[in-house]
Amino acid sequence: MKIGIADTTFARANMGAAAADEIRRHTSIRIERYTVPGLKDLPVACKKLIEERGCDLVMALGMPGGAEKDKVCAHEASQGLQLAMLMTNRHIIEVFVHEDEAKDDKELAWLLEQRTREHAVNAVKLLLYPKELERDAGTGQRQGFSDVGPARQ
Ligand code: RDL
Ligand code: RDL
Ligand code: RDL
Repeated sequence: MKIGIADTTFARANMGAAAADEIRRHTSIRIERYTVPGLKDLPVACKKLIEERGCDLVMALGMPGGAEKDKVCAHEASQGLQLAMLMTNRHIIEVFVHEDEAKDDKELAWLLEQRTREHAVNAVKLLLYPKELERDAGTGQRQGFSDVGPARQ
């Protein structure tokens, strides 16, 4: 089995390196890397990782900028990723960190790495240990900032 990692040069931290490092902490599965300029280049990179490089699951890592046009770009990329999933019948874990989610550069650097690492764990579980996700069903998990937990009556 293989996990693919597609990331961008646009992002302001090395999300691909963080994902690869986190995956290696949990499994010795093979990893394929593919770096593209920006978000909109991710869908075909992911599809090629699946179809041409034999990946069973791919992580798509990117950072939408803070401007309105960047959010449109992110939405378009996201739709492309959904289409790539349906065309290939493989999961693509979309890890987007919006630049304006963080209050300053320091928090942004932390969030880019933290969300990537938490979704890398999700990717490993989805592919290799799906029962572990089932155990967490309905528990208000988030990636990066704190989990919100289940709602209570
Ligand atoms: O195909 C080349 C580019 O068009 C592509 O890489 C875009 O995704 C680049 N890009 C934008 O053009 C833009 O307006 C990006 C963003 N915004 C963005 O917010 N984040 C990106 N790319 O990763
Ligand atoms: O592929 C990994 C994630 O991108 C994917 O699970 C998303 O659906 C997670 N997600 C968001 O990224 C988001 O911005 C969710 C929400 N919002 C949301 O409101 N509810 C969710 N997921 O279930
Ligand atoms: O309520 C605060 C956040 O949960 C909310 O703003 C989310 O939409 C933030 N978010 C994204 O914008 C996104 O693109 C999240 C993810 N992806 C994600 O994968 N996991 C999150 N939040 O917990």
